[in-house]
Amino acid sequence: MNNPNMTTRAAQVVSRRADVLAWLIVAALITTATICALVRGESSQSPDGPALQDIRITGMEFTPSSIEVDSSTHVVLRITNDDSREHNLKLGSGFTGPIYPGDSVVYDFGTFESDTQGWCTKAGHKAMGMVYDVTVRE
Ligand SMILES: [Cu+2]
Repeated sequence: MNNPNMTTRAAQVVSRRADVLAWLIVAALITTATICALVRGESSQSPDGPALQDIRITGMEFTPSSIEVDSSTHVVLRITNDDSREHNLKLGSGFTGPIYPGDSVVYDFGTFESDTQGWCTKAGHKAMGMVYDVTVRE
């Protein structure tokens, strides 16, 4: 028996899979480009690209603990937790979520229109110095 409805549905499923695959490829390319840029230098910036910075957490500190950018530049941070406790970074509308000891996260905090301070939201950590400053160039 030939059922035309079945054929149509199968074609739709195939086409949806192709869309998902295309998006996965795009996501992989963007991830690769970001990682390559991060590997090239500790902090780099181009007129069109994001500002990329490698940050390490030790004790109750982000190192480095600041960045200066234009208002059109995305702030992308790779944060590595070298401490024995869990930490995180809330900066503007961005939040890394928990960064466990030994873990690294790469997070795009987007752009900033004015100077903004971020901090670790774990109890007491901000007061102990876990702050991170974005300075926006005029
Ligand atoms: Cu913390």
